Amino acid sequence: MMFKPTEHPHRRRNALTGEWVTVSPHRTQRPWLGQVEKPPATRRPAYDPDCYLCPGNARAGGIHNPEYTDTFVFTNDFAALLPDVSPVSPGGHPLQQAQAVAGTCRVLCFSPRHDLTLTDMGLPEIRRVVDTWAEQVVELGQRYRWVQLFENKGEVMGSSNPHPHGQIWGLDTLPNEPAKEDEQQRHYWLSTSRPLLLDYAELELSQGERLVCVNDDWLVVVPYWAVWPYETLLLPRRHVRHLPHLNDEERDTLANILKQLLTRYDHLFATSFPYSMGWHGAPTGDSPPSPHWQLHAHFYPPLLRSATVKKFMVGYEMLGEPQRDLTAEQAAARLRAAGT
Ligand code: H2U
Ligand code: ZN
Repeated sequence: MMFKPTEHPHRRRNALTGEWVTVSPHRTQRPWLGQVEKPPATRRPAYDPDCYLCPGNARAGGIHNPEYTDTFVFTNDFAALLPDVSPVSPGGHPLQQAQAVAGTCRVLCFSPRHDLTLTDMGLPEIRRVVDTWAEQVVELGQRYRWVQLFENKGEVMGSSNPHPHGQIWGLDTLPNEPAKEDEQQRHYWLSTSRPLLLDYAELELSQGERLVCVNDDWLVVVPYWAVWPYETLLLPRRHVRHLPHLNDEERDTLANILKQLLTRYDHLFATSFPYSMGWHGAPTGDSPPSPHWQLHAHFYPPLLRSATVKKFMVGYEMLGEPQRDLTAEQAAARLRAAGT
């Protein structure tokens, strides 16, 4: 029997983390059960007097937001990380290691409009978000080794408020995911003198079957090693280590491809598509030079078959490794068909 990746169970290696995912394509020979009926439209007001993110409103502790008109950044009133921490005293058991972590957490409102999502915003407004992300990496990157920009969208992803917003955490150590990516990219660089993700982008552009959308400076793929059903990876087409290194044109084309991708996501199941997304770029602060790093964004949407049926990461995923039925190639084809 000849091995066919479109029919036979197999494992794929995530080149960015070194971890494996099990793919079971034979299970998707079952008919496609995607629901297409629209869930009831939930209209939100442009301004909500009870929203702690809307302009002019009070937040926890009684601070009032300014009457902001584009983006607005503030320090999280319930920050998970704090800038001043005492060192962990030595002498614990080697099986119970701890380390101090200093940092800060900020909230970034994408727009003063309570009723919008990043998808609905105009290109100049999305571009303003891109610029704010870059400004925050510059500012927090002076003090911190890692700046994590991310967005949790939708209740299913734990977002506490529909007002369009993301978060920014700056901290003095590399968290797990960037640490794995740092190691894999460094290893590839040392053996080829090429950035791993630049070679990967060229490979995907030449193969085409996992591409979702492309423009002059960017591409979006369902990565070969995707774990979440409609997971995507957003990549620049040239070597760019950091968001702040993007030029004026690349920031505009980034706004454009973000809108394209998010619109496809919303069309797929006729719903405001939930996800967690975030940026990874070269470590900042006084980190050693990192030519092996390539800027990229991950989108991790939980939905599997409809606006209400999500993929559960349980059982085998928790105890073995992630498993998927729909192949990355099938997911990319569906996102292409979803249209903009
Ligand atoms: P999420 O919806 O992605 O959790 O982000 C909202 C953040 O807003 C959350 O981390 C913070 C919460 O701590 N917050 C404030 O900083 N001030 C408030 O008045 C309420 C919520
Ligand atoms: Zn609001």
